[in-house]
Order: sequence, then structure tokens, then C-alpha cells
Amino acid sequence: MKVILSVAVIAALGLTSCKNETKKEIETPTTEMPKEMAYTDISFGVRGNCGMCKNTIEKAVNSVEGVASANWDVDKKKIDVSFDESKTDAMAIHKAIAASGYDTEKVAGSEEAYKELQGCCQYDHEMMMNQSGDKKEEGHSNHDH
Ligand SMILES: [Cu+2]
Repeated sequence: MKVILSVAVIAALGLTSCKNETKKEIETPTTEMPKEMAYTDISFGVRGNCGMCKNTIEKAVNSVEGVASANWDVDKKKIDVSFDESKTDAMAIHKAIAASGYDTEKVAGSEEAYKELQGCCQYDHEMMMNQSGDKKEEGHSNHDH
């Protein structure tokens, strides 16, 4: 009995050591935390018409201290912003855009700045702001009946 048992123990030890080796190989590629994790990402609706609007809006956002990146989508009427939460907050970004003359979801654009915009940039204040992004809401598009 004892002989069988010890054989079993040796076999078990052999198995575990094999397992450990394979485990080590699998564990090596540890995924590093990306640096972007330090930033907060937000996206919200911003009205605007064209590439010039995009420049103005993004310039306004980038002038806020703590903003890492800003990208306004002309089709979606939506902006993606990455910022350092210890330096600024979402409301400061909304206000910066509004000050440049553009409406955001939360803050109406400054009328004075709006009047200073190029004619092509004087967007419609009733414009839909597509906040949801890729979602295609066909039901809301205009149908000719
Ligand atoms: Cu424009």
C-alpha cells in the first residue's frame, strides 16, 4: 500500500511541477495599464456646421487647462474630450465651448460670440445634437409622405 501511495505522490508532484512551468509561460505577457487611464473621457452634443466650426470648438476646448484631447464630429454634432479630472471638469469644458459661440447640451452659446462667427458657421439653434453617436435613429429622420 505504502509503495503505491508514494508512487502516487511522486506522480502528483511531477504533475504539479509541470503545471507550474506552463503557467509561468502563460503569465509572462502582463498587460500594462494604458496611460490614458489617467484621463476622464466624456462626449456630449455640440451644435455646429463645418470644418471651421470644428476648429473653433476644438480650440476653445483645448484652451481649457487639463484637456488632453478634443475631437468634434461634424456629422454627429458631438464632441469627445479627454481631460484630467484633477485640473478641470466637464462644466468648464461646456462653458468654454459656449463662450466661443457654440451651443452644447448643457450650456447655450454666447450670442455675442455667435454673431462674430463666419456666416457659414452661424448654425441653426434648433439643430439636433446627436449625443448617442453611431445609433441610427431612422424614425426621427424626415420622410416625404
Ligand atoms: Cu463653421
